[in-house]
Amino acid sequence: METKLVIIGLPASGKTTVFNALTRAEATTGTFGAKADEPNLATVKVPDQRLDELTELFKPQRKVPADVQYLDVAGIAKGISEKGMGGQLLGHLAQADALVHVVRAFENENVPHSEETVNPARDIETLNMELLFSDLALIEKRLQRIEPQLGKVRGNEKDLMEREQKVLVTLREYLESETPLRNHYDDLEEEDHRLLRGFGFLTAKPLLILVNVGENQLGETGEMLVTSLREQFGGSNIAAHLIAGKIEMEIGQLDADDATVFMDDLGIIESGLDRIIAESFDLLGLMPFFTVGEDECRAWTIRRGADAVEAASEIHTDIARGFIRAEVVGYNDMIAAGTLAETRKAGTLRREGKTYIVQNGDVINFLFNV
Ligand SMILES: Nc1nc2c(ncn2[C@@H]2O[C@H](COP(=O)(O)OP(=O)(O)O)[C@@H](O)[C@H]2O)c(=O)[nH]1
Ligand SMILES: [Mg+2]
Repeated sequence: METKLVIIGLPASGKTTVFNALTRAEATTGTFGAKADEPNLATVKVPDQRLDELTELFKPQRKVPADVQYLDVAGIAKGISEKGMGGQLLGHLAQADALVHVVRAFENENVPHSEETVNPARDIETLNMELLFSDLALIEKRLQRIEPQLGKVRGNEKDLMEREQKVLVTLREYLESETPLRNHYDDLEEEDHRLLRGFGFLTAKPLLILVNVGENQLGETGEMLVTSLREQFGGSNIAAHLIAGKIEMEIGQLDADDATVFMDDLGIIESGLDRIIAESFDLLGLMPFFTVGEDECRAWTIRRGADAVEAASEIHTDIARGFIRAEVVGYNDMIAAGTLAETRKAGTLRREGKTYIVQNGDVINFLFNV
């Protein structure tokens, strides 16, 4: 599963800085979006302690973590959606599995704020509204197209179009009352979800808010800020975290020893990046399962609630097609037993069929016909 997170925010909020921190890339910062319409793209390994433990146990030749893509796009200035968000930008956003909003909390005299003052709550609200207007515009446009076509279609096609019209009108009402679509998606029926899939509505996507603080705001000041922002903007499929973007970026550019010294000086115990990467994974409703062996220990990404066949197809469609059964052992049982042979003796290695719902951290061996 290719997981794509797109970084959004006002110009000069530190998006590229945070992108560099998260991905260890060295993209140019401080360009304030000038000519930076070129998006930056990087892939990051998802840190996973359980995969590390399994690697200890099996000592394979290769360890293969799951990965996630980050895309750093041009800034979203206030009012951008009035003119219609640029096609290219909207295209990037629509394809995201989740949006990561970098909001500025750091003070820096040399970096002017597009709204003059530093005010994270205001900026979160601004971006939320831009996303909302963008969805609204998409709905209006589609409704205008549907209207004249309804008279021309018949039968099943007509039913579908009417259904789409009805659900879009409902969604428009939600947006007009200024609530994001993600708050309402659970109320919709499966068929409506199918109808809506192609739209890529921005307010329906999970949202990770990264509050970008300066080094003087680490600790209690920052914690209080993020707590109050959570209270104000929290909800289903929304998470908020602190990040000291500039420092994290600088730490990432040092070698390990220098990084330790630098962090000690600043009183930072551990980098927050691993946690942010892991939690964005969680926010997406994704989880890992593992395959183990002498050649390779590997983390695979599936949605929570996926069954054994879906997990098999993540590895290869042939494995899903020729599925015979899955041999499954829970992560803790695997560690307790130490070897697969011991799990067999202990009876913790189970045989499961196609409809088995995979559990977070399961170690699985698929048996299949070729
Ligand atoms: N002091 C301070 N400056 C920052 C921080 N994050 C970003 N900046 C500066 O703000 C400017 C804009 O950052 P950039 O990442 O290019 O912003 P973008 O336009 O959102 O991609 C750069 O000069 C950064 O060095 C931070 O946490 N603290
Ligand atoms: Mg940038």
